[in-house]
Amino acid sequence: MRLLGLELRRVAMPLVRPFRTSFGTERDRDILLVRAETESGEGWGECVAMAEPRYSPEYVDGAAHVIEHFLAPVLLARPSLTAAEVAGLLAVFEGHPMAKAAVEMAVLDAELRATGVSLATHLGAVRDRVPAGVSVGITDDVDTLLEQVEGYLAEGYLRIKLKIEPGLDVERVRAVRERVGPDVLLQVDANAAYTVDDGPHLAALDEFDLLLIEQPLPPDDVAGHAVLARQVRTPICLDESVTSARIARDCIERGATAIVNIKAGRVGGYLEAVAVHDVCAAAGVPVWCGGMLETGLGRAANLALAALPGFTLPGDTSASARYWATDLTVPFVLGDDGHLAVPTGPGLGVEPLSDVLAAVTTSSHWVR
Ligand code: SMG
Ligand code: MG
Repeated sequence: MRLLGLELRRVAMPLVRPFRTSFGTERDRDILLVRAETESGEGWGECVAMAEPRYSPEYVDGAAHVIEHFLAPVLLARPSLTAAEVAGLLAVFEGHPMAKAAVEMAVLDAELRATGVSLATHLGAVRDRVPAGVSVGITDDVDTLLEQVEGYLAEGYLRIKLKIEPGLDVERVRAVRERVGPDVLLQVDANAAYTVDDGPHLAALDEFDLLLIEQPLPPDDVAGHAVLARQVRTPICLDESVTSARIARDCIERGATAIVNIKAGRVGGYLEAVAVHDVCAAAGVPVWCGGMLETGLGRAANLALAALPGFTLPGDTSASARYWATDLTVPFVLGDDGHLAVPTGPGLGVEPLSDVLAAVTTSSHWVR
């Protein structure tokens, strides 16, 4: 397959409610979509970089820049290209996993659509539906938090993740656990807001029977997470720290993580995400699929990934309505059983609805 061009398309989509984490608040997403035009048809990718470099060093303007000036030229210079070659070709450039992942996703979608294979099948999916969890942002007060949690449980979500930060942690979790009872699957995510000295404080969460504590310490503090893992009974789960399959293995071997959150954007693509899954499976480490407030495009791909055998915990793969009044694709709807169906069509199995896409597009630029 020859790559003829990459369209860098920006869309503006307001979230149904602000999403506050320990590093900031997302209200309106400014999302970079990548459309690959090939000799055998097109494919779509979604870049998960946020507007500002807070979750990680990447940000959406930077991702668009690095794709246009560095990544695209390398791929466009090839007389023929397969999706499996993309990561290797782009490895000459340091970092920028979210930009690389978006490009690989677009090429992979084009390739699979041309051959009639679904992404789920290609990645090695073993189920046709996946349990849905939901990530609940930090709220101004406890009552609002309880209201939101109860609302999501009423909708059918099977697992609740609470965002926490110092000062809005133990008492918030206590209030939620008391309200929802002992049977609801509950976990927390700190987005690196603590230090290695907070072990005794975080151990106060042990009494709430959480599934895991996600990324309490800075991404590069693997040693600190290993120390913490010996101070708290609740399993530590790394997100930001795990940037490749090699790092995943290292974090596991060093006792820094007992569970891994897998996000394709963070590790440079869905193919590397499968490699992370494989490393974890070989080590007996459960994984789950993270989320980056994706549109239906990224959601479709995440559901395909989450259908692999090692994904034994519910992910942050929520229905379209948790994020958007109008999704970019046919909306993903939560079934009565709290599951989402894995798309079965070729490639992602979904594509942008042309009227919605036209309405939310703020710019488009072709790199050829
Ligand atoms: O897509 O439902 C979603 C968001 C899940 O909490 C979520 N993501 O650290 O795991 C995480 C955060 C990162 C994105 S925050 C803007
Ligand atoms: Mg996280």
